Amino acid sequence: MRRITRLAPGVGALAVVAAACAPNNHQDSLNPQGPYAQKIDTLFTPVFWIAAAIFFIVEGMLVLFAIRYRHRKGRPQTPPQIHGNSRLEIGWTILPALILVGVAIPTVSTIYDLARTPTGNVLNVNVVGHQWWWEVDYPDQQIVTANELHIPVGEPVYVSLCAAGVGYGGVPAPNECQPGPPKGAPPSAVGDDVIHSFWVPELAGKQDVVPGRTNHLVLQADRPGTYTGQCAEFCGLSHAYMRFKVVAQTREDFDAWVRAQQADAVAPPAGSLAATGMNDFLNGQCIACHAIRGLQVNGQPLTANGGPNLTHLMSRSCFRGCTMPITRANLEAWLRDPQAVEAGSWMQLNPKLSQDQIDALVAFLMTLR
Ligand SMILES: [Cu+2]
Repeated sequence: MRRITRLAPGVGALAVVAAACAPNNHQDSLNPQGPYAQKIDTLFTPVFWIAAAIFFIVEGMLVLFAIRYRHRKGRPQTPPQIHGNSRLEIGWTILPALILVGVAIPTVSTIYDLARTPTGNVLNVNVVGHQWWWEVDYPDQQIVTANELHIPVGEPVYVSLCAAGVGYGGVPAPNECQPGPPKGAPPSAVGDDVIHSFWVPELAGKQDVVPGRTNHLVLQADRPGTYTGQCAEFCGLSHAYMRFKVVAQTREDFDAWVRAQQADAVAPPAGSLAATGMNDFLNGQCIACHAIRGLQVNGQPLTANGGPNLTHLMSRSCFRGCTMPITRANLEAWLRDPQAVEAGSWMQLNPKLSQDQIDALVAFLMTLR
């Protein structure tokens, strides 16, 4: 029984490690799916094996010496003290230095290689980290969406990373985060000035998203597919829910997606429940934060202020940082009490919505295809 209790923590730890290896979780940095992730893997593999060899040689000698020269009866308490073997000392100083230089050369060159701004057929995307979701903005295509980054396969994507908060001035200019009003001014976008980290393990390395500065990352997918990413820097209460998806498509599929996203939202037929919902949307609290392309209030287009752009909401598969499928039930739960669905949510409903308003709003949101 005692042996079992002693083994339990080890078995538990092994189970946790094994769970991380579950197939199809698409968060595998050892499974590169594009040239940028491949470069990192190409560097990682030899460095890993060099480190593994050194580990086993050093630890092996430690164990060997501990056993071989352990204290035994009949031997003197203090072993003979030997000083100074110049050859050995020079050898074990130079050899590690050479190994480090051998590791440093490809490492530094890969760092510079990955940091280079891509040229040619490049897709520019600005990604803004909010608490706790990702805004995805295509400056050249004039599209703003959330939590799903669509990219064409075989083309480098130059991602400019900004953090929402007091020091952030709204939608970023191409490849550059727009500086916001100084500290102390009212927030221009909902979310505190916190650091996030943008990470799609199968497509690229990890890059911090830092308030007040623009960081860049290049990613590229070789094959169509969906690649999962997540915020990799603790950023507040619902950090665990801050995921996203990269949807890699053929050029034709990507172009079709762009055209669909560029279209205005279609107003629901007059007299329908959805039309009532649209009316509630335009005359209620929603427009304080959310925009829908094509809708106007007093002749002015809506501008997003901290909340996701909802123009083609139903073309996405997920919300709440891409951890909840967009379904009628989930949208209802969200509108009923956002804080119950996402701890610390910035979506404040005051007053709370009535069941009739929720029904109408959900009917309207579900027309946004
Ligand atoms: Cu986070």
